[in-house]
Amino acid sequence: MKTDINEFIADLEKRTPGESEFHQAVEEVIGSVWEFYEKNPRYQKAKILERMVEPERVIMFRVPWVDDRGEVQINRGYRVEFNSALGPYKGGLRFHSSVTLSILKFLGFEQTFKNSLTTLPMGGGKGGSDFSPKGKTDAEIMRFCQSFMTELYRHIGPNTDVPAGDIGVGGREIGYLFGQYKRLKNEFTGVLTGKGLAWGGSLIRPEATGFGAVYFAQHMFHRIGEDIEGKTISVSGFGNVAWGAITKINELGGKVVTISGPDGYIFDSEGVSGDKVEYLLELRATNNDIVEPYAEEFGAQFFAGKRPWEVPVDLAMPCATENEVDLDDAKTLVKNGCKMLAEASNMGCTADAVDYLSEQIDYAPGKAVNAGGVAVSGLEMSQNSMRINWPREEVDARLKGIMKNIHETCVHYGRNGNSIDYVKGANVGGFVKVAEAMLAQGIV
Ligand code: 2IT
Repeated sequence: MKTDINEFIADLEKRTPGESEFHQAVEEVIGSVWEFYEKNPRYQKAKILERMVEPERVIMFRVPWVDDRGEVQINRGYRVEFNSALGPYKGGLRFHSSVTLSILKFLGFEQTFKNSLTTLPMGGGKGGSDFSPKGKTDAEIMRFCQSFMTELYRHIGPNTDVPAGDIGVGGREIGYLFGQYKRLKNEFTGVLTGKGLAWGGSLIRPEATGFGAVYFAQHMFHRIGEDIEGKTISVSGFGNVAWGAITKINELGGKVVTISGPDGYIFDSEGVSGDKVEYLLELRATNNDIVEPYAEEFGAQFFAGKRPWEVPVDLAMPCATENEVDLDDAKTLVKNGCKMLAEASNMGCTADAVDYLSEQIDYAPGKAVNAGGVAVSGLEMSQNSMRINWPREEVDARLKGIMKNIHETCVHYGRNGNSIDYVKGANVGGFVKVAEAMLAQGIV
């Protein structure tokens, strides 16, 4: 048993050199649960935390494929099977040029606690590749997906490990991956989630992360006697999560004034609503990863190379990627009157931004806010096991119930006088179930 947090982190850094995103994710969780851990000698004796930071299994593999010009391309594939205490490994696949082992370990680690918060029977895992779909043709994406699955298929299965989408992996990629899995195994099973509706997918899965995040934000507002209706909101990104969040915000009477891409951000004072929301899907389908065309299409303003956090809003919802809000961004948001930040991206804020925001305003971390995505993946697994499809209302009602419950868990474990420490609430709430399951299952 390490006697203090610093010793624990120093030891982790020594054993996992250079994995800065992973260290950041672990430090946040350890910071929240340490006090609790110290009070529970049975956790310490079983070295629960030491075991939690070690993935059960990491698979890394070569992904060779041939591009449209006939040139051979080599990417690296990964699956980090982090923790199976609560169920089969579950978590998305990310295809992006920034993908490294450190990124996937941070995501797999976070996923374990997020999945625990949903109360559904899912362990934690994450995978992906440094393959970038940007600028690739459909045929190239299919060949890449087939090559990727030709190795991955032997490690996954509906009772073992159930991947889904993440950045760069949507319905199209899940389709190609599923087709190749089925061909290799000769089995039609719920081995992936985010499938098409005609072949085992669940209604609301595409919208689930964004819808769930807005349901969570609505609970944050209700707790302080306010409502999303009439609020001005900044969103980053323009992908699946942003699209779902914007759709639900419009439905609830809020106004989204920003979206963003790697090229800069859009300020739309009229609000991103109506046809403009569906346009986001078109923009994404171009595979160019730029948001600027929105400005020309709808006469909005585009700010090249900047992030949307300089725009005054009531609520900020990062929906793009990790560390997209730094301390300066956080200070600007607060200075401009922002009273709430609900993180829909995974680890959207840097560690110092989290510390600052938690002291100044209501800040809720990704593992609580964005858990609706994986929750509906869990519901997709249930429907696949029963070989039935629930109607839209049923899935949405379950999603709402799960998000309400996660908010209550955060309030329960994070209460601090009149305010709520959502980081502590989410981390302790997620940790307890995983720790108890690990204790019960012995030293494995
Ligand atoms: O970060 C996430 O929770 C996801 N990318 C969704 C994972 C899933 O298995 O649906």
